[in-house]
Amino acid sequence: MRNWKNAWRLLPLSFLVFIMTGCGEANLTALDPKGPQAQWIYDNMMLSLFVMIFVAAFVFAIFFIILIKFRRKPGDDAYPKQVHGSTTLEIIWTAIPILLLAVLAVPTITGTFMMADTEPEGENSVHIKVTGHQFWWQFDYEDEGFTAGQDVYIPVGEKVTFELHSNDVIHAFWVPALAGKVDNVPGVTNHLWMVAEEPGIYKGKCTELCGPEHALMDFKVVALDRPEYDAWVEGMQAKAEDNSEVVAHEGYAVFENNGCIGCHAIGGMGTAAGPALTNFGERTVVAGYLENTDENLEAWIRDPESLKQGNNMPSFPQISDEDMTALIAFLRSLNVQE
Ligand code: HEC
Ligand SMILES: [Cu+2]
Repeated sequence: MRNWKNAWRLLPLSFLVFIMTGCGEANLTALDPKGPQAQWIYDNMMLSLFVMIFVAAFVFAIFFIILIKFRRKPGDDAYPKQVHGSTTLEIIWTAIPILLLAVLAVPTITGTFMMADTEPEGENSVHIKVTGHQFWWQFDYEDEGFTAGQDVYIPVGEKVTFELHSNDVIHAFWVPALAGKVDNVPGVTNHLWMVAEEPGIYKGKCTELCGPEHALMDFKVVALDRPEYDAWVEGMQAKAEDNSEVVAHEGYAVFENNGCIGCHAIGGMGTAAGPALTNFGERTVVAGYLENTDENLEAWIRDPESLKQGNNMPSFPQISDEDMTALIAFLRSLNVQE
């Protein structure tokens, strides 16, 4: 085995594997579950992993024992004893896999029913309509009477139910730390529920290849304690009912004159052709992934195509620097929390 001498060359590769498994962001991983549904997925992943490790260890152990014990010894030229069939062995190796599958089947079946139970719990339970767009997310709080874009706010410790739709192609809604993933299929209504056990920001992804910038179709679940959540809802509702403050801002004219309002909702105005901007000032990112700085915001407005190919926002190179400053100040003023 001359080639083994070069086996050390594989060392960097194995290091790389270890480093890469450490990759990933906190709150964007199914390996650190923060809700009952994600916990169930994690537990079952572990259970099947242990079953597989057990099977592999068992099979390899027998394999190596036989390989060593029954190897041909020097000078042993005898023809081995020929055997055919063994009812006992066959019963054993049929029964063990059946048993293992039964062990996996019980939690799988109960868990499937648990996950499919998308009935709301309690009178104040939050129900959100999610619509996937190329390449952003729309969240309609129909009972509360407003719409949100990119970030979805939920109360901590409560079962929140989601109704999933798509505006164009198939997307998939996945918050790894909180729940399983479900597709957003055009013309179909799918359902999902989740509970966030702790307050925090949980990252979400579109997990169905939906176009050139599918990888940038990120969103956030912002889980707030109930009083803070209620305050956020009230803030959003207040904006939906009364736009006077928004309209009074000097940058609003730039927003209106450039037709931004034709695609972006702020409070009760505008449409949902683009993400609602009612609480844009509270977003940490622009377009799902760019850090929310003035430079990035200006770059986005001037030429969104260069930052996210094939998205549906036109570019605005013609806006003067002065107007741009006013426009950015206006966007920053859009807040609903104190
Ligand atoms: C034809 C519709 C349309 C018009 C007009 C339009 N936008 Fe957009 N805008 C979009 C779409 C669609 C997106 C989402 C792009 C994506 O992420 O895929 C977007 C995204 C944004 C975002 C990022 C929002 C977020 O939270 O991620 C900002 C900010 C924004 N637009 C500002 C503006 C401004 C300012 C104007 C006017 C100068 C404007 N838009 C005009 C459609 C439009
Ligand atoms: Cu998508």
